[in-house]
Amino acid sequence: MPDEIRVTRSICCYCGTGCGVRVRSKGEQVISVEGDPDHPSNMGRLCSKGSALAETVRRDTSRVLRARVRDRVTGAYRELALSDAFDLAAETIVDTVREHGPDAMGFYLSGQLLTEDYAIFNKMARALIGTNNIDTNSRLCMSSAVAGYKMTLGADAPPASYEDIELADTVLIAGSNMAYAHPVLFQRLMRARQARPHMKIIVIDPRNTDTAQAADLHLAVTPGGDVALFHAMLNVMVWEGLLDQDYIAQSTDGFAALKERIREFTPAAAQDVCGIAADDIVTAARWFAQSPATLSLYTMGLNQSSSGTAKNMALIHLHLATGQLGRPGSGPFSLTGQPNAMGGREAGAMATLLPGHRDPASAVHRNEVAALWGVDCLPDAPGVPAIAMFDALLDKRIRVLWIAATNPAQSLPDQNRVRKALQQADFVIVQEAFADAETLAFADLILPAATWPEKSGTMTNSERRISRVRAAVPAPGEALSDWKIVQQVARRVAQKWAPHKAALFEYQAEADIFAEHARLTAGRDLDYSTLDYPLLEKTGPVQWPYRNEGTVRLYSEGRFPTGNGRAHFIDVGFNAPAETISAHFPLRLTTGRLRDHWHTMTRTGLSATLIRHVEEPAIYLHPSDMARYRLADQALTRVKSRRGQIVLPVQADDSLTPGCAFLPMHWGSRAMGGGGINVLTHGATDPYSFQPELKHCVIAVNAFRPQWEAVAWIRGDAAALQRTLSGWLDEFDYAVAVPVATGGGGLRLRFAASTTPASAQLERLLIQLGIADTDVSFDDPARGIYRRVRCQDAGVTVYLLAGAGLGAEAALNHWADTGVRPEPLLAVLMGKSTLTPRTRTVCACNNVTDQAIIDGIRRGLDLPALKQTLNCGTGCGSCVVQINRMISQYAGTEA
Ligand SMILES: Nc1nc2c(c(=O)[nH]1)N[C@H]1C(S)=C(S)[C@@H](COP(=O)(O)OP(=O)(O)OC[C@H]3O[C@@H](n4cnc5c(=O)[nH]c(N)nc54)[C@H](O)[C@@H]3O)O[C@H]1N2
Ligand SMILES: Nc1nc2c(c(=O)[nH]1)N[C@H]1C(S)=C(S)[C@@H](COP(=O)(O)OP(=O)(O)OC[C@H]3O[C@@H](n4cnc5c(=O)[nH]c(N)nc54)[C@H](O)[C@@H]3O)O[C@H]1N2
Ligand code: SF4
Ligand SMILES: [Mo]
Repeated sequence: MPDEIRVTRSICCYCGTGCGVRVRSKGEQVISVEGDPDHPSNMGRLCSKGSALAETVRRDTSRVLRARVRDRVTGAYRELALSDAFDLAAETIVDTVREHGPDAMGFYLSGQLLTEDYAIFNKMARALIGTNNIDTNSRLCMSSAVAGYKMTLGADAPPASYEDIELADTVLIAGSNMAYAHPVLFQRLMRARQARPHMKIIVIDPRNTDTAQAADLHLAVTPGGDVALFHAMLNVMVWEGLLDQDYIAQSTDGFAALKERIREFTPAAAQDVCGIAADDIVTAARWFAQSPATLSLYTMGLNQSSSGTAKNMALIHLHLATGQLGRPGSGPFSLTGQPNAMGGREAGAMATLLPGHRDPASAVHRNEVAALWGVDCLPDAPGVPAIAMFDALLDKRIRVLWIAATNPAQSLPDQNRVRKALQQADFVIVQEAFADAETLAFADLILPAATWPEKSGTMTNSERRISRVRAAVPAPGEALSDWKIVQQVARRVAQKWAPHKAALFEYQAEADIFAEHARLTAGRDLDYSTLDYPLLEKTGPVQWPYRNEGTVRLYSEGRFPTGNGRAHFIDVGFNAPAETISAHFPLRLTTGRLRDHWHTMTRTGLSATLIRHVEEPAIYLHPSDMARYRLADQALTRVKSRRGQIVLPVQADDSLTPGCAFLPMHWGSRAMGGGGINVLTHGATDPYSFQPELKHCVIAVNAFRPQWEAVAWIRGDAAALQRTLSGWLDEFDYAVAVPVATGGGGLRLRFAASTTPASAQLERLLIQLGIADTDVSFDDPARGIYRRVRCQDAGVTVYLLAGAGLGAEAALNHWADTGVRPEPLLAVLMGKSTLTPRTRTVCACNNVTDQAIIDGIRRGLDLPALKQTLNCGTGCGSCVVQINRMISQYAGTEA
């Protein structure tokens, strides 16, 4: 019934909150996406990203629709039939493995795959090919949390549930900007606090984020200083007799050694290391230990560090030492980043894991999995984790790399090294859904993947809750679900390499893979071996371990899956980050997320609503640092680390601690020159989790004084335009090409150079932009000046303003937005315009700009009045913190 409107219940494909959604569709089209009121994790609520999901569902050239292979000589791609692509993949893998052994093959996967996808990839790597070289981008994300849980509590299991947010008296949020990264949970916390006004919130973050704004106590820790802070809190607890001695005696071991270790971490001593006043350390320790129930929520500020595991353990120690664990409202609760990072951990699709929370270093575990899969044995050579995988590519230990559902040519640290490794590889397979992922440029073979909402399977969210993901529309072109692609290639590899193993991949549907995977959890801490799709239909989303019913909270009895039943205190020291500030690199750089963008933006970049919040990349600096380095707000700045450099505008940000800079992680080489933001970061990793230190490197900033600047805007499909124009980005010192909401959509380009480009180069640019000859122009080529506008039906469709003094940009944007032509146009083009500058969207749901809100605040409106008159903050609510911040900034001020 193609004309009927269908409603499909599924899960949002973004963050680890795992909100239930209802997808309304008609035929192949998704009409809208709403929160599912019956899903226990979000009860109908969605954030700005979830609400805008329908805008990101595409069947056009923004998707990878067919398989493509690269000609080794010319470098050109041609399409090929899917079955030929599968044959080619299988032949290449078998030839490589025959000649160089199974470990010449590597798989680099993603926390965004479904559990069924992971399970079949894992079986292919380990049971068929015989290598442990399978890892995922969770290595950049959750692996320190995994290591932290396993070393202290004995198993990789977040012990609490979202409902504990409503039951907590103290909530400690460490290295997490929930207001942006887990907005629905953050709003749940805000409502909980309203209902429990005595609740205390502590936020540990070097930046005064929207999350920190909500704190009763914000501890602006020096980046990397968390272990010193947690140790000092434990020191206070010991000193002031705040420990739960019974709990320590009955349920833990190792406390004596740790107690000795933390003796020197007095608040006064720690203050210098972690940057937090001794009094605040004491207050935090008391609030933590003395509250009836203390819950910790933590993410990348702890994990993405060369001491990420130690940070996790030092925080878990505080819970163990005070018995804040296993009771309602308490526990160390690591929030997962990606929607199914948990599923990947359960399926064991990582170098350091095996299915069912098993360990590849254990012969017993390997044999158990081999028996359950029906093979003789599993490989015992350790697999290489993500960062080391790229070293292995560089020295040819790995020759063929299969990448799926991650975009390493943007998201991995030290991009120059990553790109070199991808270029040198013998053969790179990229299984990708969207046509604009940076990594596609490094593929020898591109396999077209289906994506949300075309896929069916399961995901597990942060609170151990397994939900069904259901397909709402068919996949476009020849795109196939990830598991089906793996099945096709695996069967072919088996036929050529090990015919008796072909039967390992005889699944009829994803339900079969899930049932097999679930059986692998039998007898393990996460046991959901009796679960299958029919049962999940009946029960709805359930929390593991699942034995006849789900489990809300772990370790209520004070027993742990450690062997001796006791949780371990680990005697762990403080280590500073890998890089230290110096005269050459005097600033610390941290990186992270913005509210409405998702990672490398292949999906969120397609939503006109989401791109408005922050349109272009900038480096954020504290005003005092800007003064020190003589940088004006919005001025171009050269940012250098030991590995590379980029040029970006600087943005004043007093939420930063002086000496610390912030760069959003989202912009890569398709949006900016210089290779994207990760050319700056480095690959130093944690010794236990192998997670890279994406939250800290040292940089230098210098004013970049351009001789020549240009801005252009083209109406149309931004993704398609970006594809044709991205070659220009490395031609100028500074260049960005970003989707914008101007004129209802399109691409904005900005360029700057330290010398005026040759006119021949600029003439080529004019041709590329489609304005070689235009209706209105004002040029002075010798000085690099071009003012060009193309119109259609009196509306502007393309403009380029090149040269000095680009004041006309605002006027032209206004024309594009409203259809009102600035007059006299030529005078405007020559830079004599005084229209208001470009605004930013604060409320994505109702498209309310910062300027409108500031004007309202200056008219004396408070939050309820702003909501009523402007409608801002009345949709998903993600922007309310920002509006409150603006009220405190602008109330009583004048324009
Ligand atoms: N909007 C949006 N939401 C997302 C995502 C997205 O791309 N966009 N991605 C999802 C994924 S995969 C993940 S992993 C999560 C990440 O979620 P978060 O971890 O909350 O997000 P980040 O912005 O990466 O980092 C959090 C904070 O760590 C702070 N920080 C930096 N260094 C330190 C330090 O040394 N100590 C402490 N205590 N804090 C520090 C930063 O200032 C930052 O505010 O978000 C998920 N949700
Ligand atoms: N500097 C810095 N770098 C970081 C971080 C940071 O905080 N700072 N955070 C790190 C973290 S925590 C994470 S999780 C990573 C995320 O980094 P990535 O995983 O590289 O980010 P995504 O953009 O989510 O990449 C997912 C890719 O899969 C594609 N895709 C989407 N759906 C499907 C599908 O169903 N099947 C297939 N086959 N492909 C699909 C998308 O188009 C996209 O190219 O970034 C890391 N990098
Ligand atoms: S909080 Fe937002 S991004 Fe995360 S799952 Fe829910 S709707 Fe999706
Ligand atoms: Mo992540």
